Amino acid sequence: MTVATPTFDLVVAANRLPLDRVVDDSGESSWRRSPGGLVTAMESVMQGRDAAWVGWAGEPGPAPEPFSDSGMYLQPVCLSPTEIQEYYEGFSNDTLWPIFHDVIVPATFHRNWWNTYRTVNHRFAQAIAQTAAPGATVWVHDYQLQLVPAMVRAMRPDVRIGWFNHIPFPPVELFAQLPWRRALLEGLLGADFLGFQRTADAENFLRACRRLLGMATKADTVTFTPPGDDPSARRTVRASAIPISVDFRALDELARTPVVIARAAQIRASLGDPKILLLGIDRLDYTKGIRHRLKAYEELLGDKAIAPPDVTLMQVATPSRERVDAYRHLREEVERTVGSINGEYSDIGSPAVFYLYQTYPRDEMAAMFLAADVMLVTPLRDGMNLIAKEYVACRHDLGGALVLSEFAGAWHELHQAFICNPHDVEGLKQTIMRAITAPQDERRRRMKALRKRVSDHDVQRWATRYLDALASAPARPHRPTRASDEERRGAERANRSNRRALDKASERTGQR
Ligand code: GDG
Repeated sequence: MTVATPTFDLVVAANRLPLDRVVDDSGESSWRRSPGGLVTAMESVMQGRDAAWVGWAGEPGPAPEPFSDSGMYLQPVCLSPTEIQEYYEGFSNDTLWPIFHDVIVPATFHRNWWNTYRTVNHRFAQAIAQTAAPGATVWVHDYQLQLVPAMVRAMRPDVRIGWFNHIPFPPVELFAQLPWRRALLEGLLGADFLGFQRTADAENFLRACRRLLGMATKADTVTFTPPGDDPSARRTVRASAIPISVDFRALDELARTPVVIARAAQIRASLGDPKILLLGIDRLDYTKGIRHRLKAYEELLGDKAIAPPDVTLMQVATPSRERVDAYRHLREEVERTVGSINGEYSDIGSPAVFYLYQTYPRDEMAAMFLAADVMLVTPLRDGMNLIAKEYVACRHDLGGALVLSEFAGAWHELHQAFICNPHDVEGLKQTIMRAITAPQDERRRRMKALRKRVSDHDVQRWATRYLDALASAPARPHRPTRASDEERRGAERANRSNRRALDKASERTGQR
């Protein structure tokens, strides 16, 4: 007897599950919280909802059996070693990621990566279609799954589909470089609602629809006629900004616990009790501006504007995408620079840079935030940057100062930070010095305003706003939310033929 897959009214799909399966040396497997901004944000949103999460479990090979964790149903999707290379490391992180981040490093185009991207997106769409209850809400996340909305729509016309882009959406001039630009846009247009971090991202998307697909846009909507379809199948898709945030209250509470406060003091003491502790915490990614930050810091040391042990920098670089060349090179470059700064400016017992290539538990991160006098968030391009908001949420003491790049989505909300352009090294140096020397009153005033903003616009509010926007999106007026039996049978037949068509299409492209 086969056990039917349970279905859910809310299905979230993201490249990664919130938990990774890790296998230790003795072959024992266990589950560990997976890293990254998306999981951090969605974790608190999923709590207490009867929902399923579809995603990859982080290990190559067959998918583990579905299971439940903290009331959430986890539906793993398998990826073979080749698919990890071509869909994830290749197309997602070496083609799309650079194009969507201002081509800070050049993008790589390979047709076989694209074919694998389609195959994997189709697999995700099938898993979603199996897990979604009739009339369910499906919330797809991020650039790895841009074809999923249209694929799910073809399989399950009864569900409501949203997509949220955690990274920037590029200007059309950059997006247009992608040989698969049309298919990507059409994939996204299968959704009812598309959410972006900034208004500029939503506008870039709408402009791409106008310029590359010749579609009509009006305010924040685009009218879409599916390819080969009749005009009566026209749909209106809404695209607008709903900036992501953090769980303010949970972080605030965590940072108020005596153990975190004591650990913050301990961190400062073990760094030699500097007068000013500068802090950077980033995934080791070329978008995060770590090299520019180190350059500015090195020059400030060279200018004798600052010196250890009075001023010191702690840089945490969280390991990321270690098998992609650009990330390997970045790590080498960052570590060479840290070595050279320390060689020149450290003294016995007082290093100029404390560099940590590691991942830390959340309470340790909170203690670091609480210990730092100046937080350096200097990305060259970043969808939002949750670190900036997490720092603010932890500073219940109104201490600390945030240096923030105008190229982070967070800049659009956190105007009271010390704003910098990381490409302008001279300007960055001045901003860091302003943050270091600002009178305590001014720092407190700024921090208070920043905290109010993040507390009023926390991650719970983000999720509510997103789901409300999705529920009231203008699209799909053609079908009732819950189909009649007859309609459902018809839809199922259509689904089967759609699946066959999609399977055949995937096979054809796979053979090319
Ligand atoms: C994408 C977009 C957007 C980092 N190191 C550790 C750790 N982290 C957590 C942080 C934070 C998250 O990872 C990183 O957030 P970012 O915003 O910097 O994000 P990306 O991973 O680049 O994510 C980004 C985000 O999506 C959300 O939409 O803001 O622009 O690129 O939450 O705390 N957490 C723990 N240990 C670490 O060592 N526990």
